[in-house]
Amino acid sequence: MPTPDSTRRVLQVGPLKPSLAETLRNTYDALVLPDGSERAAFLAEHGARIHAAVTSGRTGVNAELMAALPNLGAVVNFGVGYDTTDVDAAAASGVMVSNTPDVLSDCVADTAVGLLIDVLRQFSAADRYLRAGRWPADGNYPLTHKVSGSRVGIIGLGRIGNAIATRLTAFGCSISYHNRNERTDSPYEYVASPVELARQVDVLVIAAAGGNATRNLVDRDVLDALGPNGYLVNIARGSVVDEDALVEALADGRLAGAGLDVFVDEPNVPEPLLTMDNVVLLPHVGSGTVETRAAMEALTLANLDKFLQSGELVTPVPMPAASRG
Ligand code: 8YV
Repeated sequence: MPTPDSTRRVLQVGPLKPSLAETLRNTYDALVLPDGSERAAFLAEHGARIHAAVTSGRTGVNAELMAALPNLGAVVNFGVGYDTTDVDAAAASGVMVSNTPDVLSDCVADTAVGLLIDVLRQFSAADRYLRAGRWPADGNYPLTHKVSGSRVGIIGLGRIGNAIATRLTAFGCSISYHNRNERTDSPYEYVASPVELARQVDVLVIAAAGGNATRNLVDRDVLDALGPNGYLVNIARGSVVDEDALVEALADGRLAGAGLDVFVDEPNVPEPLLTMDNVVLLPHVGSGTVETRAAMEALTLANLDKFLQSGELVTPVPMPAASRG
């Protein structure tokens, strides 16, 4: 149990799971960063007392906020993705960052496989067809495409990418992947570029981390290599795909379909996607089960506790080498 210390405060940055926010308030006496016009005065009053910030992948701590928290020691992130936190700025100021890996891999991989099956077999569209009374009126639903035995390419063979591969191997799918570096311990075929991977597969699944290093990695060339019989599934970050190019490719019939849990400007989704029956759209629910979110909450609090007690984290993220310019 942490001892409240008025010179070492915890700060909640952005909305969090209600039970986590309640624990932060009740057990850690955390402050909550206000939005808008109140923020500057709040930071002037409390900024120097903030020792740990708790946030989520949806909000994060950017360089500007970090600069206003000169005694910050750790950013504790609820979620595996931490692309909204500026890790370069954190490294430069000696701020550590943690995330919640592993505990969500199963649910996010389940979501990827669910989207893949849904977009190839058009279950969501067929459900809409039935509910609209079209079965008796228009007859059988058109034929769709087979999942088992299809060729799947995974961009980003980390923990989640591997969990997706394991599941799809049970469907008899062949798995190849592209990664920053070849995984020498992997049974799957490595392909050196996203374009080449896309050319070789029926379905391209994105499981790479977001951020500047992967921004628009899946661009028009990759989508064209996937081609009019190819499908895209994204459970990672919207930023990994050139979303305008994706919408164009789908609208022009240059791509067969897409299953998307993530978007560039969440919660806003490009309008043209809403009327496409070959697209399955989810509101970023990859890790969104009671069980997994509870495990993420527990790991977030374990990181916060360990930091407050010892200055260390349970699951720190790798930090870039700090450079102060
Ligand atoms: C969460 C996620 O929805 O872990 C991640 O990176 O995208 C999801 O599990 C999100 O981080 C919660 O803010």
